[in-house]
Amino acid sequence: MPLPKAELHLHVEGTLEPELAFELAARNGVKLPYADTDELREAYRFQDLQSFLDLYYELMAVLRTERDFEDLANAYLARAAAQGVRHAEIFFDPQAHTSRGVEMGTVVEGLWRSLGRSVENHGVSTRLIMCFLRDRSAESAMRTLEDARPHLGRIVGVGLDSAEVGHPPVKFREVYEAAAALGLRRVAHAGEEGPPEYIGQALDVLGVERVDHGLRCVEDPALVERLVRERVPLTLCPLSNVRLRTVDTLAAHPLPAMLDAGLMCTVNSDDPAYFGGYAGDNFDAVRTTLGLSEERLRELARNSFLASFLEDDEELRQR
Ligand code: ES4
Ligand code: ZN
Repeated sequence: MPLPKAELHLHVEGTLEPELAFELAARNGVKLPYADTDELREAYRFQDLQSFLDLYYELMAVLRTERDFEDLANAYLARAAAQGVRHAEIFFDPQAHTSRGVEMGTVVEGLWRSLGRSVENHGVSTRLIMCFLRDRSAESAMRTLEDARPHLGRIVGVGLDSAEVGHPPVKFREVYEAAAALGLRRVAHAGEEGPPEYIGQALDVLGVERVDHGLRCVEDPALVERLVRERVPLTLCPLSNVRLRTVDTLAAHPLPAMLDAGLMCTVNSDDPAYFGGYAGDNFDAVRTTLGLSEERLRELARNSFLASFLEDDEELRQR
């Protein structure tokens, strides 16, 4: 039995496996610039975050209807459940769809057709987090927040993702203020490729409750001390870091040192179809390659529930 865990850093578009991509392409009459799934998998050799994002956005062209988003989420939830995920807080990127003519309602209602029945069908509770693409303008993010208003009953919070360097959190100050005023929870990617200062900004300017990645905090001892003191959860994604060359090798990943320093770490999959594994695969990898003890693995699993947006009573039932 895999360890029960919550997944807190998961882009639903990043769960699009090559087989499903081709199936949806055929269903929707979309032509992909790859002959078959093998040739597509060949393209999964990334130099950095941007080279991954180029492919990630390209493949989204196959996602067009509510049923596509429903199928995508169902495929993820089935795989996650098999690896011990009991709760998933799922990111989606509305601008990546609305900008190619797929409406916000299609995305949210399509995902909801799956998420609304996930507890019964997969034994996985879920939350939906809408991310703004930080390499687009703050105005575009604000329009996206407005667009989401009819759907806010289905959305627990906002996040910030895509190309990080040159797009500091402070760019989205007003958007996050507006999100907070609407009662939305706040998270943001920071310190994946961007500098440690972005992590402090995400906390101070955007008011985030968790930091997605946060890996580069290790370069700033004062920041580490603060994150420990304030028990700020970090949603780490070890296999993602290896594939995007944020770390040289998995063996060199700072996770053990971060746990030793007292940071509240969690382990997640990010974009599992692209980075070689789902949540359980990430746990297995850090157990095997980093030699984490069973006690450390249980700590990571416990942290994932504590750092989730589950209510206290739900949280205790799950872990
Ligand atoms: C992402 Cl790994 C990563 N980083 C930033 N933005 C993203 N969107 C999807 N995956
Ligand atoms: Zn991410």
